[in-house]
Amino acid sequence: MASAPSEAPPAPIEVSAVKFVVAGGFGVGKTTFIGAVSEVRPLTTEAAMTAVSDGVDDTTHVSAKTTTTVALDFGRISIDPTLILYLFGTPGQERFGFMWDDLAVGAIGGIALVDTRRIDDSFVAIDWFEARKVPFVVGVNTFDGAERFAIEEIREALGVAPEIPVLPCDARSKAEVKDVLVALVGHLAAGSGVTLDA
Ligand SMILES: Nc1nc2c(ncn2[C@@H]2O[C@H](COP(=O)(O)OP(=O)(O)OP(=O)(O)O)[C@@H](O)[C@H]2O)c(=O)[nH]1
Ligand SMILES: [Mg+2]
Repeated sequence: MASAPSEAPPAPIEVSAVKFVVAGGFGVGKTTFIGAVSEVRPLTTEAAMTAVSDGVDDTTHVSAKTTTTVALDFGRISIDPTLILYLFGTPGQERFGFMWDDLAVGAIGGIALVDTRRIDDSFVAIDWFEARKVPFVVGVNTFDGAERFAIEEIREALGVAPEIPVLPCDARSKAEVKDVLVALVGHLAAGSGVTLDA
């Protein structure tokens, strides 16, 4: 008896991975940002803040903060079965700054998170992305009670180029974090000359 022709095994799905880095000053909301959007429970390396940070980290505006990221945050989003987005968050305390370069290896884009109450703390992340030529967008984390500024005022204060998107966002909101990521993808596409469908 003739046996049915055996079906060819399905072709393996090729999965591409894309890496984005979320950088910013101490307590600006990086861990919160990644946690809001990650589909897996984000890996974080939070440690209790100790007396070592007294007088070093400005906790005036994040007085409820009891932990800080000491190595990295890691989150994952599947865009579709063939494309996975990995988000890496930097530690915010200056004394862990030596880890930032390692975290950036292979990153194709970044998010500089800023807090308008501490604009001076934003320059480290912005300069870092610029120096490494990693395209980035700016997310302005809108903390409760912080004075609201027009985006153009913030752009001017930060000195970022007009083509770099600057977006307000609440790092606790999945939808708003997604908007920032979509803006980054659009910015990357614009930089490479690709036009994305709406
Ligand atoms: N109101 C408000 N609070 C926020 C927002 N984003 C973060 N927070 C709070 O701000 C505090 C600091 O947030 P984290 O996500 O730990 O900040 P971080 O940048 O990861 O901090 P480090 O890793 O220590 O630099 C936490 O208590 C958050 O709940 C926001 O958009 N609005
Ligand atoms: Mg953190």
